[in-house]
Amino acid sequence: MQNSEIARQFEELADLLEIQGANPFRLRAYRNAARTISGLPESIEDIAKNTPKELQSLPGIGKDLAEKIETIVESGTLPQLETLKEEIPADVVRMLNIPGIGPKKVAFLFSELSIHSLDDLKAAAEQGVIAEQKGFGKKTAQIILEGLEHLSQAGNRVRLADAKAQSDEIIHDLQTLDSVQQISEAGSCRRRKETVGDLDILITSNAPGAVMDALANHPLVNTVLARGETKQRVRLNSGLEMDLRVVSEESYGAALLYFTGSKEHNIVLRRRSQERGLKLNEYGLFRKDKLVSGKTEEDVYQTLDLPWIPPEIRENRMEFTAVEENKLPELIELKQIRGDLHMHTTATDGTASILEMAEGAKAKGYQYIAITDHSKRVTMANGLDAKRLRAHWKAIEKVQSKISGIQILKGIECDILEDGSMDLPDDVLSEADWVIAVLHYGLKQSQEQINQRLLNAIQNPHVSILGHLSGRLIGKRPSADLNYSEILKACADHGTMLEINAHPMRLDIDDIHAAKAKELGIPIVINTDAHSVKGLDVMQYGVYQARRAGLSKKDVANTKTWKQFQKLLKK
Ligand code: DGT
Ligand code: CA
Ligand code: CA
Repeated sequence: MQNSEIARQFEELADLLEIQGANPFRLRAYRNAARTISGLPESIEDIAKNTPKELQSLPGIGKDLAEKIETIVESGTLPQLETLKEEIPADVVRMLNIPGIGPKKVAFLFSELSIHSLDDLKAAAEQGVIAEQKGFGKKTAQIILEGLEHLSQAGNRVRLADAKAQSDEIIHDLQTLDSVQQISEAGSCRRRKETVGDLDILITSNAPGAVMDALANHPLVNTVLARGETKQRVRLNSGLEMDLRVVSEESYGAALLYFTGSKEHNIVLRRRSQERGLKLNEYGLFRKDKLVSGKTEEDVYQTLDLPWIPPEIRENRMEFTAVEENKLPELIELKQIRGDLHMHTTATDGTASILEMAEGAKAKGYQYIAITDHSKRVTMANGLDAKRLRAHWKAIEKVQSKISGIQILKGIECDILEDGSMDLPDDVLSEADWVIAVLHYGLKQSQEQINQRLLNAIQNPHVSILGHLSGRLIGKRPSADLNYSEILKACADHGTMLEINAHPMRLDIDDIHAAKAKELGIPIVINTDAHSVKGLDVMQYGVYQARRAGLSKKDVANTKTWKQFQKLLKK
C-alpha cells in the first residue's frame, strides 16, 4: 500500500470526524499524521510490517496513530473509518469543497436539515430553505448554488503548467495598468507545486477598483464570485478560481510571504517571530503595535535571522534544517541545463526528424541530446525492433556527421516487459549509448511484481537510467505501486540514474523522491520526453520539480558539459 493511500485515509477520517463535531486536537493529529506519511520517502507499509516500533519515532505519530497505521496496512482500512462512512454519505463530505461552507455548516445541513446528497442540497437552496436558516441567509444559499455548479471542477486540482499559463497571462496584462504598482503571483503556483487548487495574486495599487474592473473584464475571466475593498475572487473560463488581494506597500513583502505559503512554512515563521517577541501576520512583522518590517520578503526573513528562502522549498520539509546547518541549497536553474536525454522522432511517435530535434536542441544552447524512440512492445507508437533500431542508429550517425556543436547519443526507451525482461536483447542494448528503461504496461501489477521488474532493469548493465519511474499521469492515472526505498537503494548501488520527466502530466519522479535520490547520491537527469521540437520547451517544469526537491546544479547530471557527461557515461 502506498503512503499516499494511507495518508488519504487519515484525511478522510479527519473530514468525517469534523462533520461529526469531534475535538479539534484529534482532527489536527490525524491531519498532521497524513502530512507526515505523504511526505515520507520510505514505505510506511514496510516500516509497519518489519519494524513497527519505529512508527512511533515519526513526527506526530504516537501509540494510537501507530496502531491505526498497522491496522490500515493489515486490513486495508480502519473499522472506525468504515463506520463513519456508513453514517455520513460521501456527498455530504463533498460539500466541504464548496467555498465558504465549513464543517459546522455541513454538519448542520446534514443533521438538522437531513440533506444527504448534493441533489438534496441543490433543491433546498433553490426552494429557499437554506436562505431561511440562521447563519445562512440568501447570500450563502447563492454561494452554495454556484459552488454546486462548479464542484466537479473546483474539486479538481489543476496541473501546474495549465494553472501557471493562466496566471502568467493575467499578471502580464494587469502589469501594464497605470493603477498597478507591484504585482506578483503567490500561493501554490508560486511554489511550483505540481498541482494547484486556486491561483493567488497580490498587488499594490493606488486605484484598486480600477484593477478589479480590469480583472473582471479580462478575457480569461468568466465570473466575479466576490468583490470587496481589498479582495476579489473570480472564476476563470477554465473553471480555475483566482484570488486577487490588494495590499499596502509597507506590507507587500509580509503579504507575499503569507499568501505564498505554504501554511506549514508560515507556521514556523510565526513561531520564530514569537520567540523574538514579535508578531507576524499578512500586514507585517510587529513589535507591540509597531511595524518592524514588511516591505519585502527579504526584510522579513532578515528580521527573523533567515536568508531569503526560495518559494519552491517553503514546505517546512527541509528548508529550516538546511538553514541551521548552513546548507541551504542553491537551487538549479533552467539556464544550467546542457542536454536533454529523452526524446522521440518520426521513427516512432514523434513528429520531427532526428535532424530537426537536434537543431531544436542546439537552438536551446544544449551540447548533447539522446534520441530515445520506443521499443517494439509499444506497438501503438510503432516501436522499434532490433533491426529497425539499428537502422535508426545508422541514421543518427549520418545526421551527426552533418551537424556540429551538438552530440547526439544513440538511445532507446526500452520497455520493461510484464514478465520483467527487457523488450530488446542485451546484445542490442549493449550497442546503445544511452538506455532508458521504463514501465508502460502492467502498471497495476502488485508491488512485488513491479519492484522485481524494476530491479531487473537496474541490474542490467546496459540500462543507463529509469525513465518516468512511477508511470503516473497527474490527475489521470495513479502511480504504479512501487517500493521506493528498495528501488532507490538499488539505483544507488548499481549506478543507475533516475529521470525527472519534465512533461507537465508526468513530473516523475516527484519532488519527495527526487530529494531522497539526492540524499543517496543518485544522479538525476531532467528530460523532456519531447515528441516534437516544441516539446523540448517543457524542460522548465522538470527544473521546477527539481527545485522543489532542493536539487542544485551538482545533483543534476545534464547540467554537466559534454566532456564531463561523457566521463559519467563511462562509469
Ligand atoms: P492550493 O491553492 O490549494 O494549491 O494551495 P495554496 O498554498 O495556494 O493555498 P491557498 O490558496 O488556500 O492559500 C494561499 C496561501 O495563503 C497559503 O499557501 C498560505 C496562506 N494561507 C491561506 N489560508 C491560511 C490560513 O488559514 N493560515 C495560514 N497560516 N496561512 C494561510
Ligand atoms: Ca492557491
Ligand atoms: Ca487562494
